[in-house]
Amino acid sequence: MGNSDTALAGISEVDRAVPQKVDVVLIGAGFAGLYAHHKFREIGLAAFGFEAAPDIGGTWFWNRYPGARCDVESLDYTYSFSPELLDEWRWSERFATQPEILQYANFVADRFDLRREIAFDTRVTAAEYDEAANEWVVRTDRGDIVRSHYLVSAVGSLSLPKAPEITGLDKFAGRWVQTGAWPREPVDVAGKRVAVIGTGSSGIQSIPILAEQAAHLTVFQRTPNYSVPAHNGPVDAAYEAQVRADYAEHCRQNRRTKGGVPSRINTGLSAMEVSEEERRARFEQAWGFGTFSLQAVFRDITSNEQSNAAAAAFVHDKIRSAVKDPAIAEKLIPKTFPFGTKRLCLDTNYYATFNRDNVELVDIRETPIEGITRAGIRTTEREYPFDLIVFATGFDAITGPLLALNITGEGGRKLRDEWKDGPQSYLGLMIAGFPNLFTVNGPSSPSVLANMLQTIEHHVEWIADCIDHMEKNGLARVDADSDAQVAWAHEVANMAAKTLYTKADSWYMGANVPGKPRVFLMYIGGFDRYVDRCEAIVSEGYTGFRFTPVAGDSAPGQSSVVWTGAHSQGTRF
Ligand code: N01
Repeated sequence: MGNSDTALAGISEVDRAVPQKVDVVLIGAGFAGLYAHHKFREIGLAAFGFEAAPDIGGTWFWNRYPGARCDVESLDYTYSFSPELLDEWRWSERFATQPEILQYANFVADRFDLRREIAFDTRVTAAEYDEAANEWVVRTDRGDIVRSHYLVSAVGSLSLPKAPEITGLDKFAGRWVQTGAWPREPVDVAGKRVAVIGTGSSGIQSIPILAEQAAHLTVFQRTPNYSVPAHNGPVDAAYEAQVRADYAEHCRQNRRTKGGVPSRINTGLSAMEVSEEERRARFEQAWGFGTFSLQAVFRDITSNEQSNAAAAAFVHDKIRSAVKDPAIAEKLIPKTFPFGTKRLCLDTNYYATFNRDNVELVDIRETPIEGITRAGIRTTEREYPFDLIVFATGFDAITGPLLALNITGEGGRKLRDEWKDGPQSYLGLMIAGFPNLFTVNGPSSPSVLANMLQTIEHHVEWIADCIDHMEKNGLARVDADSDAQVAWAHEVANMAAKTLYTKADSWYMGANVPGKPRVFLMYIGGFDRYVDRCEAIVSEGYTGFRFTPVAGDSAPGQSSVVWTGAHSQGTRF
């Protein structure tokens, strides 16, 4: 896929040395990759990383569109592994902006010296398991070939933007950008005629800001989405003081929750076991509080149809009261999927933006886009001229970034073939037939359903502990047992089937990418329960994992790194 402008533009190349052989190759330098570098160094492993971007940050490097900010509160969207770090960093807003989150990632990388074993501007193009050597052979688009005992993917869950699936883009005379690969240099919006295609979180965050800057903004909506006000603002000083009184314990408590965040106003009740007045009052409280609380204030909003309908009706009324034109309000009201079963959006002034004179909503279910023209976008109704088209059309989530690595496991099996009917993974950590390959936030783990900083830390620590266990016990190889993997897949699917999530055509279900198998991609049983399961599996002797002792004279327990002969510091690229 080509992109007229991306975050790579204008970046100068950095000279780095790439080793020939290391203990661990780590793919990705977002929050997961950075922490993994730190953790592996701590247990004495030589790790080397590849990162496609020119710098660290992952998701937060690429998603620099106007209005980009986190939907988890900053005080929780933070690493908890270092009490000093918790102490040293201060967030300015309740929901941090992308620049501030990227600044935080840089602060952490500098604080723990995490950049020096990462090759930037380098995309992994293939990884193959060499059975005889019990090594992974990793290839990059720079021609590097690196062998490693372990391979760890930290490629992110939402890191592969979907290609714009609309014909004619090559004819467009204006500029086009994607929210998921926004250019580093400012994009000139002032006085321009701008189109946004897509109304997921990225569209809903950027639309109010673009509307303020553009001469005219046209929003092309295929499916209206549920959004709740974020109520962003400066971090509340009293609440921050309460959290900081024992920040480490606050983070530990987050690991004991379903979503990896504090349950500040959740009732634990069914929405149907309270009176209508109380239900309304609780919904109002959640609406006024922000976060994902409207979906969590009662325990059964996404599992009980009646509870769900009550929450949906509540939001429908809010949309009707926010949008002055009743016809536009009706177009903005989601009616085709249960509330909360697509990722809930958190916004600032989203619905009210449609009251502006310079904003227009085009329902492309009524008048579908026929294609992009030289001047702009043509629907079945008319042609709209634009200077700038913003694609906020989402990602090939969870599995897309892993499949893009072209992974080949034992016996030449291709991950792409193994997953043709949907991903198979044990705990989202390992894939049977792909020994010594670990995935951070892989499919069938809680990942995006919980606070990602928490899920990342948990996975990285689990993986580091497993490798440490192997190194200390003369174990050369670990693989997931295929029966355990099948049992896990059933458990994950059965849990999802008890909810309303499977009724939505969402990226959670893989439904946003043409041809992708329709499978619920995450473990929905709760982060707390998942952590308990992972701990129990380890304490029972790694149930469902198969370890093989060291054969021959390869010696685990000794950190190793081998550089190529041509340069004392390895290949240059
Ligand atoms: O992507 P999306 P996103 N023609 O897939 C439409 C996280 N995130 O980038 O619903 C026309 O949600 C598509 O329409 P439909 C968060 O987890 C977090 O916004 O498929 N339209 C939909 O409206 C989020 O869920 C934050 O009918 C097309 C939109 O594009 C996830 O990332 C901020 C189309 C895509 O919505 C993804 O969000 C941003 C086409 N061909 C993102 N293809 C925060 O932390 C797609 N669409 C707040």
